[in-house]
Amino acid sequence: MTTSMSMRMTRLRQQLLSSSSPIYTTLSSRLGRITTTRHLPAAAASKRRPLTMSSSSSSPASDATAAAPFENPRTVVKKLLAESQPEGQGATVRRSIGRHELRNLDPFLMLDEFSVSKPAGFPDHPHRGFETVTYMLDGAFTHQDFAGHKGTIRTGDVQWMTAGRGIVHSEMPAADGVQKGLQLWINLSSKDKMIEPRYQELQSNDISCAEKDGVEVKIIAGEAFGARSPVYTRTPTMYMDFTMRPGSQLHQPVPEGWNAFVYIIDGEGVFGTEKAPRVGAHHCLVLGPGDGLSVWNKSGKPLRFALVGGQPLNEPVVQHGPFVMNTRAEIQQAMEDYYHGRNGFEKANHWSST
Ligand code: FJE
Ligand code: FE
Repeated sequence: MTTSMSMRMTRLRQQLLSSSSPIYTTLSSRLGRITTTRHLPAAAASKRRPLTMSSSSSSPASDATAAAPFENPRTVVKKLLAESQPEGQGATVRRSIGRHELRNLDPFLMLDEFSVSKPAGFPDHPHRGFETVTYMLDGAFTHQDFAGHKGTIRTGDVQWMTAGRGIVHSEMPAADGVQKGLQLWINLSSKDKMIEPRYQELQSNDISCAEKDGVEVKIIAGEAFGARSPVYTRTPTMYMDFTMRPGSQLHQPVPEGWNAFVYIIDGEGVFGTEKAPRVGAHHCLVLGPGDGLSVWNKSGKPLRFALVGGQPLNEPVVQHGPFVMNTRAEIQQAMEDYYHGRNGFEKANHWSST
């Protein structure tokens, strides 16, 4: 055995054994007024109300801010506080999806709010069978992969990485102090698990944003307030970063049949029904079925949260750390491919991050 192979085997063992995600299998059925927009789809643009319309003009019941605009409003069915846990090398994450109490929420496999200072980070590790979406909340992170792809994302930037058949990379802090962000893992359907890896990178100023009635939105994926993200989501997904001023309310459609959740970044909000209790930062709220979500900021401070939804794949999930496939045999294959440098992991043989 070569030194690099044995190093990689040790690395693989360490990663897989230390991973907090043991092998497991789940069966499918568990489960106004716009001031700034980019990437407007034609249909939304033509329906858009004039920019000059003032928020004080009285609105008919069809207004998106009317009291109960949904036929079947979504309510909170599960509330979970994401507590800090060690991950990677000396890093800390608040995990919500992916922990014991919320194994996954099809098609979502993991949501980590990370807070990392040098020299901690996420050194060389593989992925297969899903996508990772890294959204920087504060600070900068540098990634390097085995195919020579390298870059730094900063506050407000997004890296949407489709690992497909295989990526080996490192993700490390790029500045002094605490670097913060969210990393979401989105499963790929069986037909997409072995596709060529791909990156979609958006800088903060390329991210579609819009504002309506005291609510600001940054659209990482999908559409809100008539503005749209340019990101291609292989597994249909919406991902919004909302900031609500005190006293504001929001009524955001979420497609029927999709699974959806809220992750509160800052402040306190009332989610689902107006009488629901306020919920604060670092909570993940799983939403029940329905066609939209209503939110009220009844506090004196801004409320910031991510709203994420996705079309369930309804396929078996077998996860072993950074490999997520449909069967145990495919997981075995992924580990062998990584170890031997095959089927997409060829470049793993001769690479390590600098
Ligand atoms: C990983 C352990 C890990 N959450 N949030 C095992 F730490 C990781 C991993 C991450 C990660 C990276 C960033 Cl930048 C943010 C994260 C876990 O890299 F993938 C496995 N399997
Ligand atoms: Fe990674």
